[in-house]
Amino acid sequence: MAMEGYRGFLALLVSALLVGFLSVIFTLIWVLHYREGLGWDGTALEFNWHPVLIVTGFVFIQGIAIIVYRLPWTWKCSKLLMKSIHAGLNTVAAILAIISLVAVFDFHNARKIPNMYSLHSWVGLAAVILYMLQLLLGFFVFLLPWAPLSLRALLMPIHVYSGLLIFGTVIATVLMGVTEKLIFALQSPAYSTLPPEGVFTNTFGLLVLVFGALIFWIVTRPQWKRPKEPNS
Ligand code: ASC
Repeated sequence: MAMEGYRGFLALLVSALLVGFLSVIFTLIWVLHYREGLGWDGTALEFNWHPVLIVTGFVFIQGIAIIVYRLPWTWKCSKLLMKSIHAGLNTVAAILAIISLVAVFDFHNARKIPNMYSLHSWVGLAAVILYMLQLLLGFFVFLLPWAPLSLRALLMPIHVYSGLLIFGTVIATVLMGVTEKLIFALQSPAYSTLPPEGVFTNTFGLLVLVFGALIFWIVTRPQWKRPKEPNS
């Protein structure tokens, strides 16, 4: 495999997959063991889908979608197939993010809790809206065959920059959301006394941050980029 630093790439890829997978498992343990579990009935059980779907879709699946072009064993696959996988994973992530927002609004409305007042909610909603726009832009400009090469070349740096900006914003939003939830939910014993749930969720937040850092490193190594095909 003609790739500079292939072993280093593999080590980082396996680490990212492990840390990402562990983040999803930690979210499940959090809601199933420390919180009330999962359900769809307007109670906290419904709210609990929010972290599970966000971490699975908006963090883990989005992270994989970002680095999918970097996998050297896919370099023989057609660009169109790889674009379809990139778009497909991002679409799954978007659907999970939307369902996770429905869960929160449903829960708030059932319990008469106000919506959209916290910084977490403002930044999070901005990220979801930008993600949808990014998905539409990617679909019409890069996936469908109609856009001229000059337009693609013009928009590609913006697409790459926006993608990483949105991914980083999602990570920041997750950290704000975890903090917010713990300050609300941990009363006796309070979060300030660092109970086991606090230690567990702080560790989970660090895992999400490390996952983001690994994805960011992998995607910013120029030597690990998919070789460019002429006229593509
Ligand atoms: C695409 C594609 C690329 C870029 C390039 C413009 O649709 O496959 O590699 O846009 O053509 O930079």
